[in-house]
Amino acid sequence: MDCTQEFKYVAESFQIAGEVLSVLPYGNGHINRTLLVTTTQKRYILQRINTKVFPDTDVLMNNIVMVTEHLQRQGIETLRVVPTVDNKSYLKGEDCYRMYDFIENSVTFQTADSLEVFAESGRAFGAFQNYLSAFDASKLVEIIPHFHDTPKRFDDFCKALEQNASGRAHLCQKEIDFVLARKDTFAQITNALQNGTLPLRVTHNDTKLNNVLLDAATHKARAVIDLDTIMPGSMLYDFGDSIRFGASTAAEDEQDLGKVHFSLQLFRAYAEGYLGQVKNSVTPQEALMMPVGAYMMTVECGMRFLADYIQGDTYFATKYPEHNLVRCRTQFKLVAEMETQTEQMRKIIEEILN
Ligand code: ADP
Ligand code: GN1
Ligand code: MG
Repeated sequence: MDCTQEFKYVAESFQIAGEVLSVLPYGNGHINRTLLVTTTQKRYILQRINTKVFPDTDVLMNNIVMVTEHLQRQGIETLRVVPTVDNKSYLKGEDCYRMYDFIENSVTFQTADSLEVFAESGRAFGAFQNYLSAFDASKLVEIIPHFHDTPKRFDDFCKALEQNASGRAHLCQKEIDFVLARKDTFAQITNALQNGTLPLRVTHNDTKLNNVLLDAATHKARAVIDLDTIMPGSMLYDFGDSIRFGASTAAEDEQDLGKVHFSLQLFRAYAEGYLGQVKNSVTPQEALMMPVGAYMMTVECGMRFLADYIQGDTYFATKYPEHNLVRCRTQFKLVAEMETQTEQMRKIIEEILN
């Protein structure tokens, strides 16, 4: 779909080089509307910020500007916010837009096509964790409070179920029962954070494989992107969310569940990459609970997809009516397999760290 006419004037509200040639949809994000702007001189990413998810756009952009400037000062490749013509970090209006330089000669993957690619993404997110550790957390505003608070996510799920706004609850009883059967497991990380057995850090919180750009030719990591949800959190969130998305043998929205498996080989590859970077800061309890992180992020995400399906697809972008249910099913298939392989995961982490 060519969006040039619709968005040309928006693109021209930013300090761009050259004349706009085209504006086209880009990428596979579920939250913001992402467009690729090509001018006579350069390419840019234009995003319509999802203001339902991020109502406080001033705070959102302030967080991003602070983090990207912190990284730039250390000489680390990161997103560069392109200012508007009146020198603001984003365009504020009925719709809100921001622009980034397009990071050229880079690729993102929707599935971990090779062990090496997944290990490299682990190195990227591990290194990113290290960069964030030098960042003063008190400067960041928690943009979505309770983002990975799984018991809170469960409460939200129960509310969605009670309201059943879409009238679809009867179509997913099996998946609802899957969640309910596990409700007593949801507080493991939040409890450990509360009682201090796990440290609170500054984390990315959305570490799926397509949120890291790799060099198109060498597949070496270039930049961690999608910086919307950087806020206080646990290392288990970042480790776990990467495993959820990338240690699967199929895409997040694969319809044929026969193709969806949790891969211990991929788990090991990622863990080697990630832990290789954070081995000096990871605590014994974090290391011990890494498999819990993988489980929790996967069950939580499946529960969020299911709640959105029951609510009538109001949060995640969907391409067809069953999309959120399909996504939920892949997550629960992974959860079920992870549950039988916790001990193997724990051993792998132990082997890597010893
Ligand atoms: P969402 O929050 O909706 O997931 P993202 O910020 O992750 O949006 O962007 C969606 C996709 O757009 C990414 O997965 C990536 O492929 C691409 N992308 C985003 N920013 C850039 C950039 N600066 N350079 C190149 N590609 C980008
Ligand atoms: C969303 O923005 P994106 O598409 O990278 C979501 C994550 C989910 C993920 C599931 C802000 O990530 O929390 O894990 O979809 N981001 C937000 O694929 O809710
Ligand atoms: Mg994204």
